[in-house]
Amino acid sequence: MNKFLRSIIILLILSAGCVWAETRTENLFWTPQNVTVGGREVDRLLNFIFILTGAAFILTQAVFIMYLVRYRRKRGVKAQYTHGHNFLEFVWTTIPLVVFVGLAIYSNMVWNRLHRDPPADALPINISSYQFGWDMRYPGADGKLGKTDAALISTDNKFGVPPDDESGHDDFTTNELVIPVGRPVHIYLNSRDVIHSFYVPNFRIYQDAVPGRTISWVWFEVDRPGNFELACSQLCGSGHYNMKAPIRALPVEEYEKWYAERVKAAAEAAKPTVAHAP
Ligand SMILES: [Cu+2]
Repeated sequence: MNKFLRSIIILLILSAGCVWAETRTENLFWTPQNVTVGGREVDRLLNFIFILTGAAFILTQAVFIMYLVRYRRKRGVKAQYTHGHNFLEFVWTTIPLVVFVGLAIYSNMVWNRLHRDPPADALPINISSYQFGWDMRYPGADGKLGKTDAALISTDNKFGVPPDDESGHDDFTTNELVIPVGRPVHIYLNSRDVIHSFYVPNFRIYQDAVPGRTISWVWFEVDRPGNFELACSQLCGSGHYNMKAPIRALPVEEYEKWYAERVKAAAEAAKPTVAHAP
């Protein structure tokens, strides 16, 4: 086997290995299934850019190969020197310029739509990341999520809830992210130590969690029930590979049931403290 063929085969095996490395069961060769309303816009943009650049690639390579074959060295034909063509130069500089500026405007429009303020009925959830895991905090019986102040975050106060904030006293915490289908979810993202990243490929969401800050512009709406995974996407230390949390998207009735149970459990757990309070 010649050297060239051997390197091609090795390259193919290596690139196939990258595909298999990801533990996915669907859509192996393209993006994982999208389940959010906003994700559809991201996919549209991605597909558009892929088709555009794919077509440009095929077109330029075809012309390139055509020239290689047509103007290859021939006996008796001398090479000819040409200095270029101003008008043609202008045309093939202007076309990419227009395409790239157009893409910048289009993607900025998508970005702005995805980063507009969350709807008023959005469910607020506080997510606190740490080496190496995730804690979620939900609003309690009053339906209000207590404030979070990144400056107050400590080992005793994982979410940085101000002690005098009444609305935070009944909040409850979980290690899984349970969300209702068809209702916007508004994330308040914190980090307790280093930079982590809230990454859910199925939601088309990637947002860094930065210590000392509360990131409050991430919101999304899931359009179908399912089990997903929240994985940290910033190399954050030795346990980074295992920094994940399950996500369960439930139909509204099932979510309400789960929520009511958790609120009840939280109220019961809080009772003795209330009884001993002066
Ligand atoms: Cu992390």
